[in-house]
Amino acid sequence: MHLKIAIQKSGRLNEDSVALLKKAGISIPKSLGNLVTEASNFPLTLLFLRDDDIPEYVAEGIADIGIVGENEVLEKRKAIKVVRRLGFSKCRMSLAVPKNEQYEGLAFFHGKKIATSYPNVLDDFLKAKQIEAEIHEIGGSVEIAPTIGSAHAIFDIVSTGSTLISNGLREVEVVLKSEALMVANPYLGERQQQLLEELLFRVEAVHKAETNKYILLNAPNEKLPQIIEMLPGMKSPTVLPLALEGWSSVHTVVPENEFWQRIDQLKQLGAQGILVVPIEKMII
Ligand code: PRT
Ligand code: ZN
Repeated sequence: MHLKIAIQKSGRLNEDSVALLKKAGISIPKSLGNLVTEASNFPLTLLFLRDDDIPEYVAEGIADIGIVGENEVLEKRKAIKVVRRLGFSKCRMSLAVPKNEQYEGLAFFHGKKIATSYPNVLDDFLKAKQIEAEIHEIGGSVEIAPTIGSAHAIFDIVSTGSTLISNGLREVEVVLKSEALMVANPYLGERQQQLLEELLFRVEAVHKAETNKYILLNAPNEKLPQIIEMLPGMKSPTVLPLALEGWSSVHTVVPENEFWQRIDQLKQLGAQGILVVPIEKMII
């Protein structure tokens, strides 16, 4: 029995979803426009769908799991489980008003008409903030609604913000931040659950590898205790003697976000010849 995964057929999520599966070691044959294809080296069937349909397909069990934006998950209100945040297709969902409009806070929206393709997410937010506004649901091109006079404001996805600016709008409230999620049907069978766990294990190894770097450096022996204290590594750093008397080579793994700060400290301690090497997979 295969695990069935729904991913976006084309659009902003497609490339990163396919890339994630590939980095997890899964070979996906060129689908040549097919909507269904099978991985050649993992029991995985891929369904290529419109992102809007993914929550429903997963809730109904047509797909076991899916990769979709948090915005769609919240909007569709389907009974699905979030199994992992994936960190790509990041964007925000924001309220925007015409740029010359005076705006002093959420009370602005009382009695106003807001155009959006995400009426449920907007409704949840307005209710939580006790704002009485009219939600004008439209399928697309939300950003032109104020210009053509069909709404006073909009609620939409924003990434760089340039679409808002070129339509004479100003982002005034960030309602939520969204990223791609891996979601699953809450009632997976035992085999499906097992395959999902195997897939998640691989995704985790890819994620750890991407957020860590392998560091190699040369250090004077008298500074080794201080240097090792700064570089905990996975267990502890590997230290090898250099041919040059009094020096050693130190190898370890460091999280990328601490990377620059540590490089500076290491240099101050006399470290030289520092090499930073990407890691392909990391399993601890
Ligand atoms: O055909 P299908 O229905 O599958 O795709 P789609 O057209 O509905 O979705 P798509 O591919 O555009 O987006 C898929 C997902 O990517 C969204 O559901 C979000 O989770 C995420 N995402 C990330 C974005 C953006 N960034 C984004 N910038 N989705 C849409 N946009 C829009 C934005 O609304 C604006 O109109 O892109 C435009 C450019 O944004 P700015 O702010 O950079 O100008
Ligand atoms: Zn869509």
